[in-house]
Amino acid sequence: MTEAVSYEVLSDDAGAIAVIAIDNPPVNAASHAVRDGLMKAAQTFATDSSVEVAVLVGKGRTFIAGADIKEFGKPMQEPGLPDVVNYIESLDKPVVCAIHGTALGGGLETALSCHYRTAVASARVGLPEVHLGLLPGAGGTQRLPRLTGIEAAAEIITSGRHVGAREALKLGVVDAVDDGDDPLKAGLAFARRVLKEGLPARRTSEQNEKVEAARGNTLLFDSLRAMVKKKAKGQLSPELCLEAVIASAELSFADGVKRERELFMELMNSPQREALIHVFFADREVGKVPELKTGTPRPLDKAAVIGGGTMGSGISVSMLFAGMPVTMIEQDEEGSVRGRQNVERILDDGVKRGKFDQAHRDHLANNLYSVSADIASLSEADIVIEAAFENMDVKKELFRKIDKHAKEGAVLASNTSYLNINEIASVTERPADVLGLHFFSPAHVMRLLEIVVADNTDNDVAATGFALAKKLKKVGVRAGVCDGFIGNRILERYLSLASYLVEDGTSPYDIDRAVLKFGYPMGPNQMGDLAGLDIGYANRERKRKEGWNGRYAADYMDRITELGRYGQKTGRGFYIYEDGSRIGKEDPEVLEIIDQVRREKGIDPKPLDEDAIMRRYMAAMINEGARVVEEGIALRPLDVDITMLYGYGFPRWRGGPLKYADMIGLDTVLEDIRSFESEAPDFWKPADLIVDLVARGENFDSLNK
Ligand code: 3H9
Repeated sequence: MTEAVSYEVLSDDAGAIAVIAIDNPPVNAASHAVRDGLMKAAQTFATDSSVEVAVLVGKGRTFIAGADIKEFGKPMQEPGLPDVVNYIESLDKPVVCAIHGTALGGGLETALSCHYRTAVASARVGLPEVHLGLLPGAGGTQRLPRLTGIEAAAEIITSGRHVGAREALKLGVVDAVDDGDDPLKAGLAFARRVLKEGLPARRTSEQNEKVEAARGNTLLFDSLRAMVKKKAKGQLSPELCLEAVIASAELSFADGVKRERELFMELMNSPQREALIHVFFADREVGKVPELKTGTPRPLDKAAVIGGGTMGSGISVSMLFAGMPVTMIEQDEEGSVRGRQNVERILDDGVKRGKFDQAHRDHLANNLYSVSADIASLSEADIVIEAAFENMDVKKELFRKIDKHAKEGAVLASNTSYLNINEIASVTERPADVLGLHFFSPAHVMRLLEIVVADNTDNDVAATGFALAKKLKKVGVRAGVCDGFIGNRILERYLSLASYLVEDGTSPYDIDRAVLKFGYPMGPNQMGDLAGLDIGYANRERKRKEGWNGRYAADYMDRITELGRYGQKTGRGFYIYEDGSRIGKEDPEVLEIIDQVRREKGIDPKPLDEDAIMRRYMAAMINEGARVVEEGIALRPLDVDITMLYGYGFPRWRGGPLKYADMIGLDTVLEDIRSFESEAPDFWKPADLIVDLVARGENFDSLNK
């Protein structure tokens, strides 16, 4: 028929069945070739008098995984998917869809336009367009509610989650689940039933009972709207997805589809769609690093973690979750007891939250986990992760010992968040086996893992870092050696900017409000209170000892911390936390301390409004992000974006700081930086990379290719 879609007729005693098969590796995306092929195959079936039923199936590992995302933003080539699915549904002879792998987005929409659906047991279906800043645009918002009812469809479409075959059967999305793993066989079996029982071409669009049941139910619609808005946190697509679903109850199918199209086009043209699709591809590109071309991961069967504090216990739990046996090593018996308690506290919390049961918790704690005060017990480990106190001398001493006891070929990692891995590696006899693995707290929850490749790190060792990230279901980002690597280096820059704005007259509460409104889960001062203001204080002390004299306006922070106000853990920091509440109240005394510092320094306060705050906050982040790329600490701009998204709460629907810069225009960012230069010439030097890109009329994305 066409290269992407074949049409053949199979005949046996039961009769003739047309098989329409899609073949567009790797995921059978509904590209132009597939849409065109499907339309032609469906037309052939319509006029083929030798057959009364057809099976639609995907070749390879999956049914259609959705529209071809690479085609978005380019001119659409006819036929569009809505035309194809409407044509299939309009046929008078039944089409049976046989699903395996994933039927997602336009894939499920194609399936919903078929007259019957069967799925192999391992198949999953879903409408994940919401994650791309879109809504299902080929009738999915109108057909799914006709099968499941409004509430279930709203939940599935606004969450974008994958629904397993058995649940899909219960919800009425599929008509049968086949225990085998061959979709064609399952489809043919269903088609034979269609022939035998004379089942008609049943059209989803004509099944109105469930949507009519919700018609006029404004109470339901408003409660769904409130729920979705709360979860959306500034993202537009969940809210418009819901509006489209509500339209299925309020309008006829034909008008509902029109409404769906309007809302789809609104999202298609929104910057959020562009940002989220950037993230979709960045998520996949970030794992493609040069070391993986020649590097082969080493085994990762057993792990040792040095240190049982917050980081060490979180890292251990993350590995236990992945089924890796872990030996935790502490310096003495007392430390071992504390380390075990820390791990068990996290596991108990998992049981309390219903993540797993007591038996599984015990399996993790007793079968996979051991604690030792003897460093020699790391000798069996394939990977050793040092998560001790953040001090170069301590780390060097530990790595000398690790070097002595670790088996040959073991990967030796430090979880330092800013120290020089080359220096750490230099004290061992095997610097090629050493790398940085920077986890984020809480390490069993946070998805980001910075994989710090030092000067001598072997490619196999770097590849093992990426294999570990995958095993732990984390997102590995390659970073080079510098103070703070990618994330903490950029963080330091915009936090120092925030402190600087406060000193110059802006309220810390106004900064938090502006950052929150931008889409972050919390502002920098709320984050400081959560992490503990004593941590930043200790960090500044270290830097001051090292002779640091950068203009980090930290005097007011030092004063707050010196009053014993460390943040949430002491009930007071920037905010006041009453009765153990995690939501803080503004504290007039903090404002008074800040005022006092301003007076002592003779600063005439000039408060900034929300827009002025965010322009500076983002410019500081983007400028340092550019430097990190320019120096090769991050491979590409997308690595910076992914780091800030998964480790620092940057709103996903804004695409990451460097994508955001591209979208507002790099020339605008450069103009901003230059205009701020007069406020603090040392701080606001534009990165050469930005100057160069603007001069060439390019953007960050041009470096992602
Ligand atoms: C939609 O359908 C809109 C309609 O409602 C409206 C129509 C009017 N297109 O993830 P993987 C690539 S929106 C193009 O590593 P896995 C992917 O980039 C769509 N390319 O594999 C990668 O390429 P590379 C709604 C796609 O096994 C390769 O395939 N659908 C698409 O871990 C392998 O992917 C979705 O949002 C695509 N649709 O996971 C589903 N999908 O090798 C998006 C994948 O060059 N896809 N690629 O890096 C997924 O969730 C996962 O890919 C899937 C497989 C679960 C299918």
